[in-house]
Amino acid sequence: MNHLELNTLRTELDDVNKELLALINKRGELVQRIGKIKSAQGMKKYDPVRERHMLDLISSDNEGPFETSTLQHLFKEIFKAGLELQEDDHKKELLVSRKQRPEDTIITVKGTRVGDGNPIMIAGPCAVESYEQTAEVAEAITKNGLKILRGGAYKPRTSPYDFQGLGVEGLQILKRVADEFNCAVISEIVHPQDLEEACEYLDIIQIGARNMQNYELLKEAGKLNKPILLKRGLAATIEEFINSAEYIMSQGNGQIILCERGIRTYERATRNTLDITAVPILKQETHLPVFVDVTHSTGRKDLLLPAAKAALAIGADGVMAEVHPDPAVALSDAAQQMNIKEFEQFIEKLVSSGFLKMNQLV
Ligand code: PRE
Repeated sequence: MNHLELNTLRTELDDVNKELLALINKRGELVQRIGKIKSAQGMKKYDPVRERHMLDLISSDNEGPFETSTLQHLFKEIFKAGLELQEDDHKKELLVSRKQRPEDTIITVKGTRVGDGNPIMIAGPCAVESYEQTAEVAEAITKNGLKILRGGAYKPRTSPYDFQGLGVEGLQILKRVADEFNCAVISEIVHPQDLEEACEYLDIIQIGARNMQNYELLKEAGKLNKPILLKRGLAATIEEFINSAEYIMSQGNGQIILCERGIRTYERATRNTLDITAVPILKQETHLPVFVDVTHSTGRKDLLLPAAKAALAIGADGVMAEVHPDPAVALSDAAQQMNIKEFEQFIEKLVSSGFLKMNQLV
């Protein structure tokens, strides 16, 4: 008799579980719909006031046998799961999300494929100072198999009294050098109105860390048919970084390279703190190529090689570093740029330790 009753109660419990399951999922669907409205209105998903209100209702409606505190604990878990559902849906909706596009985005820059599984390196001076200086670096990097030269023409500097770059003249020098050495060139643009003109001279446009949340610049860059290298902001979370890339892609330009360049923390041993795990997170969350700027993240020449190895070992599609013929007299970033000999040793060590292939660059 007892055994029969146990079985009957268990069958009843199975039915209740089924109802609970259906109700929890029904709740999940409602939460998803609320999440969509919140996204469209730019509202925060987490709403502690609303949660408090629901917990109060649970308290006044509770007839037992469970303690109110026990039920509130269970419902807090249900709210948490709802919140995760809303956030997950939001991420899935992004164009840059890997959930939208499982395969890697590969960007071809003057014949060089970026993001195809063969890491590449971008190098060049912090700032374009003259034709001779830029050409000397271009000669060195192309001789060592690199195909993309970097060089700043518009330099957003911490102090307004520091060298601000050569502007259009710098872009013209880059173009001339690119033609002469048959390489591609990348440079930072800081003003939306300069983007179109810059496209005549550059193969990749860089949006720098300080402008990662300059949404007008991002939107204009999104209207171009030109690859964009977007650097992570000094204090930007990975989520903010991804949303900035979404600003570009939402305007139609899907050719985006993300670049981790270190974030500001309390640590002063390096210029910034290289957030190395941002690389695999960005690779998982988005379908875009991911680079690491070893110069700006570390700010230390002795850390360039280990940081580059770490970046490539953890899955970066490429590394960026600064090279200057005579760093001591460089107009910017004098302490952290490699000279040409140091650059050659750097490349040689990356190649000999298997982190970079020499000829895939050509
Ligand atoms: C919900 C989800 C997250 C919020 O923190 C509060 C409540 C919930 O699961 O109940 C739903 C919701 O987004 C809302 O009611 O605003």
